[in-house]
Amino acid sequence: MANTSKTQSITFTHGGETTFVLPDDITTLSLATQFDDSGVRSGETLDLNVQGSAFDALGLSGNGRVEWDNGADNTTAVHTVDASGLSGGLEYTASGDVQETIMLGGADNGVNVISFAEESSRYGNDGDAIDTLTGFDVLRDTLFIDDSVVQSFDNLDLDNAIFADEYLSLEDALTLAGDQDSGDAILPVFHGDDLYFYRDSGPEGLDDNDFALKLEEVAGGLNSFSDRQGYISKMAPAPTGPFEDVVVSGTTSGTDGVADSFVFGSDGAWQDATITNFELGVDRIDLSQLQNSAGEPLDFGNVHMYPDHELVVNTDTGGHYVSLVGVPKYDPGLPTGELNYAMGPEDFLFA
Ligand SMILES: [Ca+2]
Ligand SMILES: [Ca+2]
Ligand SMILES: [Ca+2]
Repeated sequence: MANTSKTQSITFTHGGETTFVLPDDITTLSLATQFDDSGVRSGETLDLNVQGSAFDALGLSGNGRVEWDNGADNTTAVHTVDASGLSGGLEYTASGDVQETIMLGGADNGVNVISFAEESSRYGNDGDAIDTLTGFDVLRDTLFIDDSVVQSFDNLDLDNAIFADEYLSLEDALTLAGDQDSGDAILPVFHGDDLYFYRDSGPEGLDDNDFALKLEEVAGGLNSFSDRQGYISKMAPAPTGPFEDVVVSGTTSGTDGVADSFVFGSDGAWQDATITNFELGVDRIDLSQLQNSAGEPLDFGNVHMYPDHELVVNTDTGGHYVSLVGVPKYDPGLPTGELNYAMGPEDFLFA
């Protein structure tokens, strides 16, 4: 039966925890996520636990976020995970029981978080337990090794990186790495055209339990490894109504649990107002009575937000502030903070 290969294809339209067992003859699960916009923008996640006696390869695609723990008790540890077509992002935990190849989509393809415990990718017997990670995007993906994020100028020892000619064996190259005095840091090891991350543990020098991971087709430079989890969208789902109008003036409160449409009127009474209980994902803001400096209806480009919970609306009379108490705006620590705006165009009514 070893030569047969049979694929089962499944599409999920929602996140949540899902456990199922594949028929005995299925070797490959081809799984697609097709979430709606709200599911994508809120970072809704499909947490999968799948078992199958012949199951050995997982293919992932689609716009929804997927969590896969290849070492989970109720999951068959697969050798191959191809997430190169998954734009929704992968949360992956590697297994200590199998030698895995994990394929990601390279630059600008989803925000992936990949976790290796030390024992899940080891040198093993002549390198037979080293996992391979392909298409990691240093600028959008996060790599954990033993619960610590790999960060270029923290626990990644770039100063002592090993450059080994390809005529050396992999064992020789990693032996050079094991001879370095890098403490608990992770050493990059260039072996010919290949790149490995190596960390010595246990007895000093290379042995079968030392951490080793092969990286292929890394997108971005070795000096940019960082915690990129802030790029995972956690915006509330878009509000859907039906709405009840609340005119904003001074200190204004909506009704909890009711879809309020906070109206910014043409008389300007909303300027410098405070909305005390704006509910993300439920309430919206109605800017349809306002115009920009060119006398045109406003759009999302006229709306700005600051980390201190203030909304700025640029109208024909200038920029005016409204405080939305308790509403997070974005993480100012990231250069592309707009990815993490708590409110998108869907949260506003424009003319
Ligand atoms: Ca492994
Ligand atoms: Ca060692
Ligand atoms: Ca409300």
